[in-house]
Amino acid sequence: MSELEIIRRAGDFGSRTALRSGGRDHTYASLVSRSALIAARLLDGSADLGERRIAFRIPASLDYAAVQWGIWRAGGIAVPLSLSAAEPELEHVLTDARVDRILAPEADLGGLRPLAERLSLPLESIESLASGEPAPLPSVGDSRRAMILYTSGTTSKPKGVVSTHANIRAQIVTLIDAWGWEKDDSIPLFLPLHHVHGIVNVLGCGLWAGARVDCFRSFDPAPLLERVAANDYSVFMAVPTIYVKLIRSLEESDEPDRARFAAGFRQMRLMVSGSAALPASVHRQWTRLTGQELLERYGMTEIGMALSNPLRGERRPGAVGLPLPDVTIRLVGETGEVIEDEDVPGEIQVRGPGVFSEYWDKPEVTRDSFVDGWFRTGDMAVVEKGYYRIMGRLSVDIIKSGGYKLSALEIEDTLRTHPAVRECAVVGIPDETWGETVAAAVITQSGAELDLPALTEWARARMSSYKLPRSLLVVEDLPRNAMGKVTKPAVREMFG
Ligand code: MLC
Ligand code: AMP
Repeated sequence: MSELEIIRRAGDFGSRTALRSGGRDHTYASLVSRSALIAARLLDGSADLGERRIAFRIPASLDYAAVQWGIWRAGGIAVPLSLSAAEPELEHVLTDARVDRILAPEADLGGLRPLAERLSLPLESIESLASGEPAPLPSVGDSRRAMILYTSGTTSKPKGVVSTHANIRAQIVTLIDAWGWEKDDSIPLFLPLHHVHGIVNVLGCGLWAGARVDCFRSFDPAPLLERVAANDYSVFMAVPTIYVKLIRSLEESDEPDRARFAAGFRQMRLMVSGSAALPASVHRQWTRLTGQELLERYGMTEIGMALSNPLRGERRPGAVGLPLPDVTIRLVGETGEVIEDEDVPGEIQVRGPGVFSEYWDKPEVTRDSFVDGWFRTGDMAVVEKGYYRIMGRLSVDIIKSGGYKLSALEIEDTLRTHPAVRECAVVGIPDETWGETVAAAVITQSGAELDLPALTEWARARMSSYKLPRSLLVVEDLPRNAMGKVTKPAVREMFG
């Protein structure tokens, strides 16, 4: 039987610790055997899941990895769900991906039951799945589809990014090579596990390398800093917002603690930032506080990681370095010309084995996202003194907040369903902690009153907390161009 490479490798790491979760160390051998049981229960006598979509909502843990591998080993497509999504957001994913069933820890089934019942979807506990006897598992080829991650973009509702096993393997292997991952590495995992940063860069690379992945339910500085001070980690990966929050924690600590935490960071062999622009000031402040020079890299759900500062060599604040191994990049100007010179900005386009296969059920959107086989990222960059620097995005309707990509159009569509809202325009405005925060300019229905607390209260049931407007302006009219279309840059200026 041919086995997926990540699982075959895990067999070789047998008694080493794969994951620390729930206060316990779990070996690679236990991960492999638990995933085999889950695969056998998912198959329930059939030979192969045949790319049926299996959704799961599980915090970072042995069970997250065992379910992901169990689905893969049974020939299914893994659809990880956000822990913090509101019900309408979950419903979109479950129905769009046409999932077969939902898996969750026993203790969390209650929260999902009303939605599962409404959608007539089976809801199963991990505990019940990870039992019984092993069974023969299918041979799953690398070209098979492995995972769907939902990502916001220039369409209102998030789209499903489909990656094959070969894509995921390429996304992992390029980072193993470029960043020198080894089996003696140890990394904390506190990022959400429905996005590539947590799934591929931390969990995927860690388990591929035979390293130890230390699971946290979410980012919480206090317990994390204690483990850092105990020199538990050699590698660390986070979004810029987390570095900003850690800087605040270090500055608020008394001197002995600050020294302990800083020493724990200083002894790591690699600290990486990505998913959003790392301000050069934060890069420098981190070095001042900890002696560590952050390695900034650039990536995207559709492609994995593409550009990276070097492991050895200059890590330039404000820049994202050079293409990773096996990733080919070009910059393309407004009229489609390929840019050959430094200092001339263009759109980043990407080719390589890590590039996703398709947007789920959206052949036309997929087609429009490629030109001559190159994936159009929608991000602008320029090469300066040999290194790429990200300049921003082509679309004003994409917002990055706390490392999450948000669609202004999706938020507007939701806000328009509020009874007091007649028209609205959503933009991202700069913020020191979050990179950008969501701001909404609203024209109310005549006579209707609206304030931010009331709008927030209403919106909480409908969207994840990182999508909530943090600023609200009630206006008589919105800035428009000659055609009557709302001009977003002018809306942004209204927020000062
Ligand atoms: C939360 N809050 C926000 C906010 N998010 N306020 C403004 N803007 C936001 N974006 C508020 C909450 O409402 C709450 O307020 C308070 O902050 C704490 O909320 P929380 O959810 O507990 O926040 P916290 O846990 O501190 O979350 C911050 C974070 C999280 C940075 C840990 O946002 C995160 O995990 N981001 C990573 C996302 C990620 O992995 N992206 C990668 C995508 S892949 P109150 O008033 O209620 O207390 C990708 C490709 C690549 O991008 O290149 O990697
Ligand atoms: P996502 O769709 O959530 O995978 O987010 C991908 C987007 O994050 C990219 O298209 C960029 O806009 C942004 N991004 C990722 N890394 C960086 C970085 N280092 N600097 C600036 N933007 C980044």
